[in-house]
Amino acid sequence: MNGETMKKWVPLALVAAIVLVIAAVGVVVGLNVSSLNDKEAIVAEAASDSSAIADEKNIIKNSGFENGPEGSSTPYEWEKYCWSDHDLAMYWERSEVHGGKRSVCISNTETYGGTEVCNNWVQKITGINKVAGTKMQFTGWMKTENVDGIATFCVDCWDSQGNQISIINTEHIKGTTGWMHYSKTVDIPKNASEILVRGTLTGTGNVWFDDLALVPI
Ligand SMILES: [Ca+2]
Repeated sequence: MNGETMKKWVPLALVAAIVLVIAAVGVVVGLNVSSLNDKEAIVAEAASDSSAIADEKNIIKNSGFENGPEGSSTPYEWEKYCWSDHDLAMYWERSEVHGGKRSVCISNTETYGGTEVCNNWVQKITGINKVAGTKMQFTGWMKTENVDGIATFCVDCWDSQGNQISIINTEHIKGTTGWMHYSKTVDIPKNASEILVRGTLTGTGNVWFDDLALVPI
């Protein structure tokens, strides 16, 4: 695990600092990143596209989590950035959705020895020349259950040297909520070369994410 990977791992500056401290003392239990190749894909089921997916201005791909390889726990275009543990489950959800037939879930009961860590569903967006230097609107739907830390969406931008140059979070959610809509304006820096969109959970609880969008204003 190199320094750049560590930096991209955690969206919140405070949590990032905690993570680096943890790494320094060797408590890190491991990074489990999965990625999938579109060309190997088999469409799992006919997607019942959400309005977010149907919006051609949305630069987030598979934004309603409808498509992916059958039998996989990970939909196309999305990755798991997480602290591997048997009490952590991150999966492609069928039974609890906002739109269509699928969402993604983070379900965690691991307390990591009392250390606060952040687990993420992440999409990396590259080829962003047209939107660099512009203002965009992020929106997404989230449901929570017994969250004792923070559940939130995060959009962070990185330059070509691997430096995080901006970060926004939607409202920090604790406890139990139904499906709620969150929105935040995002200024994309001129020198941004990559945008990371994340659904995150810090601490224990269950959180579901669905129907994300990042569109020009
Ligand atoms: Ca969906």
